[in-house]
Amino acid sequence: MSTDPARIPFRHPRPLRDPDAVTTARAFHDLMSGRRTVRAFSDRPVPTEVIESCIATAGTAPSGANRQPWFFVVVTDPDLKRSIREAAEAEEEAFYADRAPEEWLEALRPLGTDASKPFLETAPALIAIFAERWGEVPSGARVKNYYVQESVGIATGILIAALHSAGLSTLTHTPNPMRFLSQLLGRPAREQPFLLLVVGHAAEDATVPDVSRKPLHEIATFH
Ligand code: IYR
Repeated sequence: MSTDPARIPFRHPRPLRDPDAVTTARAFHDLMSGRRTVRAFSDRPVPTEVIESCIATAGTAPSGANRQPWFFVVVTDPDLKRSIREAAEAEEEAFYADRAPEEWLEALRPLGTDASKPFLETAPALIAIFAERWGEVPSGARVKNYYVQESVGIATGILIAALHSAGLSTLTHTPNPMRFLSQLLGRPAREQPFLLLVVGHAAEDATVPDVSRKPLHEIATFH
């Protein structure tokens, strides 16, 4: 029979104080407003410690029943990056040529994406994110995980925010299907590939599409 865990006091590390509450919230919004998905990366390396710290930050995400059903594989090895690029481009070629319905291709046109993914080799780091569909206890028995997609999505969002705040750029890449990532990275069947995050410094001449974000009144209502 399991016993209830001990409880410990909680205090927010930086509680809201009236005079500067709005300033603090706005400063974070300003920082995050400057984040853009980048598709041109420089080959400048990134310090391993920064990536480690950002992944540790992602690991602070809330998760269903605190199962923390995420796993991050950092790839900097050029041969492995090349293998990932080749496999991703093979899937993307099929996607752009046959699999994607015309409506989807139309939606992607403003982004200017195509099957060529040179950034998978140019960028110094790729972080493959896996969602643990079930856990495993030492005896080998399966443990059910809950709200896996939501939990890993939240962790990924925190990872992107942490990397941006550390001065790095990212690209959320979703080759479809992504099964090849499990094979190339030797991950077990209970881990489902979730997303491939490309991480590095934006190229000096990087450009982004001139698109805007919905204003607050279009994304929220207050009752
Ligand atoms: N996975 C493809 C297609 C793609 C799909 C969406 I939705 C995007 O926002 C961007 C791309 C690719 O990576 O090119």
